[in-house]
Parts: sequence; C-alpha cells; structure tokens
Amino acid sequence: MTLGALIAKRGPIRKIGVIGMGYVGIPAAVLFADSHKFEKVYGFQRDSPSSGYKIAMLNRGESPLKGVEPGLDDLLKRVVAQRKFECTSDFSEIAELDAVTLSIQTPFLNKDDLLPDFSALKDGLKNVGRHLNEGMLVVLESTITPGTTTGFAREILEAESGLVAGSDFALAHAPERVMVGRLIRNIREHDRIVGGIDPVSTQRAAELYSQVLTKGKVIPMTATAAEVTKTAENTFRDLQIAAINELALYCEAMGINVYDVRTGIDSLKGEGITRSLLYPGAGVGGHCLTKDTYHLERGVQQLGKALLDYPQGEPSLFVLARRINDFMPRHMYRLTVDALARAGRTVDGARVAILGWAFLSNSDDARNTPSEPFRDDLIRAGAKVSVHDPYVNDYPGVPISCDLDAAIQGVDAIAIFAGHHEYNTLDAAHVKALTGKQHPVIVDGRDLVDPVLFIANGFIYKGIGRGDKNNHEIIG
Ligand code: SAJ
Repeated sequence: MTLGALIAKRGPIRKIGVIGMGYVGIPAAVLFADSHKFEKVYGFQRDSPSSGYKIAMLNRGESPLKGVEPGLDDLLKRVVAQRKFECTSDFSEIAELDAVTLSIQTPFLNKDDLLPDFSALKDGLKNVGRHLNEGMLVVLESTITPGTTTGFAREILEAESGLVAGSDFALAHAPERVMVGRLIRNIREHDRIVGGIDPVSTQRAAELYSQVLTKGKVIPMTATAAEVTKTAENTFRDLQIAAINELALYCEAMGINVYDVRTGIDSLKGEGITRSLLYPGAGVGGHCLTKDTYHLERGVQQLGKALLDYPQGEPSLFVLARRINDFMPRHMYRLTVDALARAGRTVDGARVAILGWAFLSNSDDARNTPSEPFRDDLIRAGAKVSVHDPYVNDYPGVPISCDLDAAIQGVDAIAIFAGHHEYNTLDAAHVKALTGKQHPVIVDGRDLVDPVLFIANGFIYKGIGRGDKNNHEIIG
C-alpha cells in the first residue's frame, strides 16, 4: 500500500503529539488542541529532574513559561478543561496518534566550536520511532542543519520503527518562527514553511498546520529547502546587521555620523530599489542569529561541497558577517579604552559599569549576550566591572544589579549594551554627579543618549558609528 493509501485509510488527522514542552512546543500544542478539527493533543515531556515539573503544571492548566505570553494562559486553561490537551511522559501514547511534531532545542555543544548539540533531538526521534505506526506523520520543528530531516532524522525513525519514510510514514520539516512574547500570534500569523521528504508528506504536514493559521498561509517546499529557508532567514538578518555595523565602523573612521548616512540611503525608495537597513550596535546575541549561519554553512558543506562553485579562497560572506558582528563588543572595548585615555585613565584599575546584560532590548534573555565578551576584555585588562540590567536577575558568575544609581556610583566609565527603555532617560547631570568624576566616560552601543547633552556636561563620549562626535572637544 502506498503512503497516500495508508494516509487515506487513516483519514483526517485527529490525534496529535508534540514532543518537547518548551516555548515552541507548548503554544503549538495548545493551538492544535484549540482547533475543532482535532480530537486530542498530547504534550510529551521527559520526567527529568530539571523539567519533569512541567507535566503536573501543564495538566493543571498552568504555563511553565517565563514572561507574558498574550493568549497562552487562557488557551491552555481552556484546552485542559476540555480535556483536549494532556501532558505526559508516557511516550507509548504516540502509537495511537496520527501526527507527531518535535520541538526540541538544538543549542551549541559549546560556544566556541559552533557545533550543535542534537542529542536531545535524537532522543526524541528514538522515542517517536519506537512507537511509530503506518500512515503516521512526523514533523521536525526544531532549527536543524540542512540535510537533517532526510539524514539522521529519517535514519533514526526508520531504524527504531522498521518502517520506511515516504512509504510507510510521512516525514517533514516545518521550522518554528516564534518570538518570545508573541508565541501564539506568531504561530497563527506568520506564513508556515512546510517541507516534506516527498509531496505526500508535504501535503499531510500542510493539512496539520493549515488548521492553526489565521493570517498566515502554508508555503510548501521540500524538507531540505525548508531547512535552508529557516537557517537562511536568520543568516540574512545577521548579514544585514553586519553590513550596517561595517558601515558604522567606516563612518567612525571617516569622522561622519552613520545615522545621517543611514537616513540618506533609506531615502532612496520605490519599487525594488529600497535597501533593508538595520541598526548598528554593540553586537549580536541570542540563540538564533549566533548559530543559524553555522547550520547553513554545515548544510552546504555536507550536501553540496562537491558541487559548490565559489570564489577561490574567499571566506563565506555569511561567516564573515558573523565575525563582524562578534567583533562589535571588542570595538566597544577599544572605544572605552580610548575614552578612558582621553580622561587620563588607564583601563587597569578603572571602574566600568555595563548597562544591559540581556542580548535584546527590554528582554530578560541573556543567551550569547555581547555584553559578556566586553566584560571579559575589561576584567582581563584589570578593570573593575559592575553590571546593571532591569530584567536579567542572575547569570552564572556575573553579579547583576537592578539598582541603576548604585551601578553607576563612582564609576569612571559607562557602556550601554542593551537598548532597555530605562536607559533612554539617562540624565547627563544626574549620571555625572553619581560618578563623581570631572570627565566620566560614556560609550553608547545602542544610540540611546544625546551626545551633545553628555558632552556639554563634561562627559567623554563615544558612540557606535558616531565618527562626527567621537573625537569631540572636552568641555569643562
Ligand atoms: N540587533 C542589532 N541590530 C539590529 C537588530 C538586532 O544589533 O538592527 C541585535 C540585537 O541587539 C540582538 C541580536 O541582534 O543582540 C538579535 O536580535 P533579533 O531582533 O534578531 O532577535 P532574535 O535573535 O531573537 O531573532 C528572532 C528570530 N526569530 C526566530 O528565529 C523565530 C529572527 O528570525 C527574527 O527576525 C527576530 O527574532 C525578530 O525580527 O524579532
């Protein structure tokens, strides 16, 4: 019997499983459960010491996710009360399902070797494979290296089940595109890339996801194209940030204001002639843009190395973009050292306050924060560093204060790393008084403060891209 016939015999998708009760799996599961098209959704969560608590919490209708997620709590309470959603650690329930999605994190093994840790995903695939039946659909939602769905994912599922992907069961990749703080809205409103290992798999996966889309539509393609789409969409964002960061470095060297140039370039509008100008800054953090480029690079090396025609000896533009963005914290360090020198201080023994430990404005997410390499450089050079962040409470090995005045008290230099709202209203006179210095330093990594005000108050100012101000006359 063909896969199509097996699926026809099974009929429409009614019972769904979601593996991985994290910030991707939970909203996905409750949205499936909220659809009248589906009868029951199981959320699968390993009963491990670190996250087994989620099972009871979810079955009480309580979300274990941090932060505010509009719509999620009500949805979760409703589908639990209706008994349409249930969280369990019993993976044997998978055998009764029509479709299973895997939303399992694929973090780096460690930041330096840029290799992903697929161990949790492989465990999830083994659990699914052991209970896989004919005519079922398996979808990977995790961000994965191109070639994974048709590679080890297919191999593990087939080895554990004895079934054949594309003949006995459908297999697809539908990458998540959700942002913390807007999980429900993103799943409903973003277009959904759906890539099967074959057209029948693509169609079955489209049937699953079309039920939860409101504004969004399904964009069908192959599984590998879907893997490349997801990794490339973040690679391109990283590239656009690197382009404006490089321009900012050029503008500093040429003594001009990168924001004047940005406004000028952006003024060239009209069909097809606009540019996508992002914003220069103190660096690029997070768990998306810092790794997805390397997923894409590994993908093309694994899938296309023999056929790739590329300028001889030239590095990947995308990897170079990563290097430029990762250089920005080092540039912030050099700006700080230069400014301290103008104040007659060496960085050794200087007291420096870092404003912002989160990698994103007004967020408590500090994964791969650019503030960390900056702090490391300062400490290596003998500076005493204080860190302030209104959202991030703790971070291994880094004391973080939520008292801004206390963090600034008596320092020689202030470096702004995150664009938190709180830093938009820094008062130059008040900050100067807190430092107690005649010429305190301020290094603005997110274009938050007005250089004129701070310079007029005796500060020594440096700003990313502010070649027009970075060698200003010192007042007072
Ligand atoms: N950043 C800049 N300049 C910019 C934009 C961002 O320096 O113009 C820096 C930020 O400070 C941050 C880093 O880049 O350190 C990443 O910022 P981000 O806005 O890209 O946020 P992420 O990393 O959470 O990216 C996510 C991605 N979403 C998913 O992977 C589902 C990305 O695809 C989205 O485009 C992005 O959110 C978004 O637009 O919100």
